[in-house]
Amino acid sequence: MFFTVLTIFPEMFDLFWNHGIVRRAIEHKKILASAVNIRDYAADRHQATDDRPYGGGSGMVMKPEPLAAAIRDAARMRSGAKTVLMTPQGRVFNQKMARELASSDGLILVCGRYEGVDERICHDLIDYEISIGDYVLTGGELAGMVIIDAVSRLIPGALGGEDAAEKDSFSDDLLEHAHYTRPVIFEGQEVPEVLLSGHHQQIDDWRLESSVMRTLLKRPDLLQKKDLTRPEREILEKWRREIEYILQVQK
Ligand code: 4GX
Repeated sequence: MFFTVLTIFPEMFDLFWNHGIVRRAIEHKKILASAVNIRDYAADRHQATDDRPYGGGSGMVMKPEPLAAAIRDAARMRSGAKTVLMTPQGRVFNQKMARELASSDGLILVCGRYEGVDERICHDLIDYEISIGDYVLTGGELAGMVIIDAVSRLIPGALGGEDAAEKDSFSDDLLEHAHYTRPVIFEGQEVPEVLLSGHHQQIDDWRLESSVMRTLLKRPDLLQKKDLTRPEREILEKWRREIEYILQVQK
């Protein structure tokens, strides 16, 4: 799978390509990645990529011609690509969208600056508008990195470990269970005994309970929309009875 990023700050990606998951995936030839400077497609003498908005007002808008030329050139070099515009007006990114994007041949990520891009770019040249969340960034570059990071780790073989596929079924509807490593006692707090027991079934049970209860307490919205499995329902039922009992004896 390939990622082509269109930006006026391609150097922002130099460190990104060379660390962690993304670097690993590039080294293992699971992904091809490059950041292209939109300015290289600007035709005028000053290589301008932005201009003043029609109708007046403050701020600048990204000119359509350089951007269109950059998108078309990237699409020509990488056929099968989906084009993505990073914008607060897009669909809010989540794990399901990451999976959908991971199944494409490649992505051309358009990272705008200023007040945004000329509206006429969107209609013909953009397949998806994606937001990484309801807050305002100064440019689409960080948002693009978020998408690439989340998508890369879903590409088979990119993580290197066995882990990826296994966790995936889990990853968008329950939070992770609590994790512990050495030492057994840290600042007076102990690791739950079952995790030291070597009893794999009990450890799996404890982890499921940890996941379900953390989700209930920290992200009840996730539980609400999830189809609960039988063991998950039993855990919630057990805690419901427990809490009812506690409340009752306190009356
Ligand atoms: N999730 N921004 C993009 C400029 C812009 C505005 C409109 C295209 C259309 C953001 C986000 C985000 C700030 C990146 C505005 N480009 N992007 N930029 N939240 O806030 O993705």
